[in-house]
Amino acid sequence: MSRKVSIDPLTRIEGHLAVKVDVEDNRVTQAWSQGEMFRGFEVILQGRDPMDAQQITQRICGVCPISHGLASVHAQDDAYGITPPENGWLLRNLILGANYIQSHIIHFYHLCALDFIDITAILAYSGQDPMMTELKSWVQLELRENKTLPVAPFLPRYEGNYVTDLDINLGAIHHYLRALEIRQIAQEAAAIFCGKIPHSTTIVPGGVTEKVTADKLVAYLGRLQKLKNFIDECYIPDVLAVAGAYPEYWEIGKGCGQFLSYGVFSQDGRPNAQRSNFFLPAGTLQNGVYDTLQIQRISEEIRHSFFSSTSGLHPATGETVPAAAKHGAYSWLKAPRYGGKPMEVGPLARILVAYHQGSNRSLNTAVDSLLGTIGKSPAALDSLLGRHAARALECKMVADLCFEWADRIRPGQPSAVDFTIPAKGSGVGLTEAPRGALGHWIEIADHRIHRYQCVVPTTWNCSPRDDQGIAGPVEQALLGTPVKDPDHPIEAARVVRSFDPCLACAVH
Ligand code: NFE
Ligand code: MG
Repeated sequence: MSRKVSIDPLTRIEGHLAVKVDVEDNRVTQAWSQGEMFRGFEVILQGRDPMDAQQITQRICGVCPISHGLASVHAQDDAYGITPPENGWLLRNLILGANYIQSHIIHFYHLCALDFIDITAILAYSGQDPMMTELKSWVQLELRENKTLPVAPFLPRYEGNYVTDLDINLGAIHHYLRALEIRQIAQEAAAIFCGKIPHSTTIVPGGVTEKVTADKLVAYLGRLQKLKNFIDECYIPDVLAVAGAYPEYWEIGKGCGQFLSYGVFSQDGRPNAQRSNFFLPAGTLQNGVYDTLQIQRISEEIRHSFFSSTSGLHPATGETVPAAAKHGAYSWLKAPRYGGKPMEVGPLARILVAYHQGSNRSLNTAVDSLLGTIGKSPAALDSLLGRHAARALECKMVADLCFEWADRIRPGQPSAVDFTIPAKGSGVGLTEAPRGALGHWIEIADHRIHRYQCVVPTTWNCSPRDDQGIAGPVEQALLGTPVKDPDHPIEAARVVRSFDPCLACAVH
């Protein structure tokens, strides 16, 4: 018998994602991914000064504001015909790199780990670590005052097959707490060059306004070394430990099989060129075949979305007209499509696209080494555990590369160029946010923003069905997921969280 199961809210991060599934004979047979709010950034931007865009769009999210700021200034660089000097694009890489590291660490430890580790193990802790004893005392106090668990934000939770080994659980809880400090260090590293975080003040068209000094570089590098140590000593081993404890998840959560990357981390400062020479290059992977990126193939369909605008428009001519009472709609996300197809975006897409494009030999060696460690083929990465593994590997490679980019920066040299905003113009700004392909499209008329469209990573991944009724990537990944107890659909939640969804971004 089929049973309707609602997982709502699903994410431990910004925004309301609801996932509804049909479960029959303990398997998911249908899935609907629903964004439950409208924010209206694309409408708010109309009529404003173009220089407001990188400030306002950063407010789409507190987790990936750097990516929105960069997508916006890339679009403006394109519209104004300017290119940042070497220090400018290197600083953009360093700021974005620090933001990736904090985002990937928050995802694994604070948004996902509690799906696997047993947080209640803290009550059995008998050591002397100050953070651990503080957490234990707090949980005990909560228990005394309220007599019973739950202890927010850790509980309530779905019951399921959590790790049972006490030492592994306590070790993971310790890393969960350390990861809070590590995130702070990553944010400080970014803020050295981006003014403040979240919501940088120094990311502007033409580069970055922060002047580089040797002192600032040293301050950044000291923090980067701490991040690198944590990634090597905790994050990578912990992801491998989860993979070892839950090997069945190499077979669960396979997505739509089509991957898209816009490319990120310029190596030579040409942000809107072919993007094939980026550290993580642009392109698509469909049926295991790599192809170059053709941005004219991007569109957004809205048959099942709460919008009344024309369906299937390219974002350069996109429209955002909300229609809350629309019949047949079930989500506030549009359905982005590439050549009419849903595409998975994110670290797994970036790694697979880069691996099959093949120009970055050190990346391919790192992926082969990871595959050797886990004894899997590249195809096995299209899975729940593959997403975690790709994210961790990317985090490590980005941290390593930040050292090289910092080395190329020349203190005292300019980091931005001047520009004039034209009366009329248009531009596209593509980047990769931690969660995947992010594009901003700007059209300027009479020195003002005439049209602004954002196509956002979680909009790709959590999109509803399109005009043809084809389900989005997360909806497809859920199909066939075993659910042992429909009252506690922990397995389905784990599948969705492997995509690292952020609904605040998705509905923008
Ligand atoms: Ni709110 Fe974001 C990232 C963007 S997700 S986190 O990474 O853009 O859609
Ligand atoms: Mg949009």
